[in-house]
Amino acid sequence: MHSPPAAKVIEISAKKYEFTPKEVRVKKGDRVQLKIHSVDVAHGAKLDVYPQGSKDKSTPGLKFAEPNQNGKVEKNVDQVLDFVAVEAGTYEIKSAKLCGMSHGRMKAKLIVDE
Ligand SMILES: [Cu+2]
Repeated sequence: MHSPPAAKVIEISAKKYEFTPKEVRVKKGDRVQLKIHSVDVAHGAKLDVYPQGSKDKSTPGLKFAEPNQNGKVEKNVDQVLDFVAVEAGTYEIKSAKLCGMSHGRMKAKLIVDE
């Protein structure tokens, strides 16, 4: 048996109406754990699993260990998005829960370098 690659752990804090940092960079093939920590109200993040501008919606560019964690929001629990960055590109990270007036512009970016 061989052990899976060690995850790159990246912490993101979420508050009305921004994620910090706003941009996260990883490499293609990396296993990533994004830990979302809410500072004020309960926030969660949802990753678009297809890179921006991609027309191929058959194979996700981000492969989740547990797809139901993507966009899941629980009060007082840090959300962990655990996935492998399979395809290079730019992926949108959105606020997964209606958190107020400017919820729609609460976004960040995941960049997967070749
Ligand atoms: Cu929101």
